[in-house]
Amino acid sequence: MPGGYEGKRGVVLGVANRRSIAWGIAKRLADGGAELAFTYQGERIEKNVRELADSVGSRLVTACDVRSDEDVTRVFDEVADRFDGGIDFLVHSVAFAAAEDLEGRFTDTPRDRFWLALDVSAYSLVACARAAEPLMEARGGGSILTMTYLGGERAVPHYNVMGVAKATLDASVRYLAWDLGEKNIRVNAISAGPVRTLAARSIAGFPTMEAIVEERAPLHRHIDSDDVGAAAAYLLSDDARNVTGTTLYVDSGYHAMGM
Ligand code: NAD
Ligand code: 0WE
Repeated sequence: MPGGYEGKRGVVLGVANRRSIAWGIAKRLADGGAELAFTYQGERIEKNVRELADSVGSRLVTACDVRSDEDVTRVFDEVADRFDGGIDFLVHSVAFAAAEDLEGRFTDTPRDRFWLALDVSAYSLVACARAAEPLMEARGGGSILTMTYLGGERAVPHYNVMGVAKATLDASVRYLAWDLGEKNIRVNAISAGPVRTLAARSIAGFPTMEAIVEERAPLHRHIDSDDVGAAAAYLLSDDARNVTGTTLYVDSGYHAMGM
């Protein structure tokens, strides 16, 4: 057992099923002794998330559509009730763009779906950080972690509006890190290589992307959500007490290459 999370509590947003990156992170934290609250979006996945949450002894599972300020406020009120007014960490592992905008040309993204992608995938971190701030302050500090992708820094064919959303998310990490630093709240991102999750499986050309990683990444292999869990366990722990505003790449070194 990894350990190190006894007495720590936190919230995990973005578990949909056992393949979710958020689940890879949650498992690792729970193994270390953390107490977790989970949120899910929509009744369709509620049962799934409740079963997973039960398996790690979670006592709070609640709905949260991150587009709704009321949902976000209610969730952190419930969390404060359940966890005596304090949390140590927040895992944000949420993104969405309309499927039709992850194919074809970025140029054709309509206004409403551009804002939808930025709302769910970037603004939601700001809303959650604001709601989590008093709960972390009550514990003398905290650690916030979000999930990003290289497509926010470089043009990855078909990632399109999600790339623009990730660029916004990455900048938000830095500005949140500055604001919240004085409260000893750290804010970081993990940039993961392609992982076959629900969100990824429906993407045409995913096998091609995996083949490209195998060929070009220094380590010539894929990563999985357990790899992300291990990196998350570090960033959310006191070992990373002086690490904030940064991105940790869990991508077999792919980002380091120029060809
Ligand atoms: P996933 O489908 O398991 O997780 C995405 C989650 O976002 C789901 O739980 C879904 O319910 C949630 N979500 C979508 N819209 C929401 C809304 N309006 N309100 C609340 N929740 C909402 O897929 P995943 O691959 O685990 O994605 C998690 C994060 O990891 C995302 O930020 C994604 O961009 C990022 N990421 C994924 C990969 C990859 O290859 N899978 C690589 C790098 C980064
Ligand atoms: O961030 C992601 C995927 C996020 C995502 C996935 C979907 C699929 C289902 C957001 N919205 C949706 N909407 C849906 O309707 N990744 C990093 C994985 C990913 O997605 C790609 C990639 C990679 C990598 C899309 C195109 C090209 C590469």
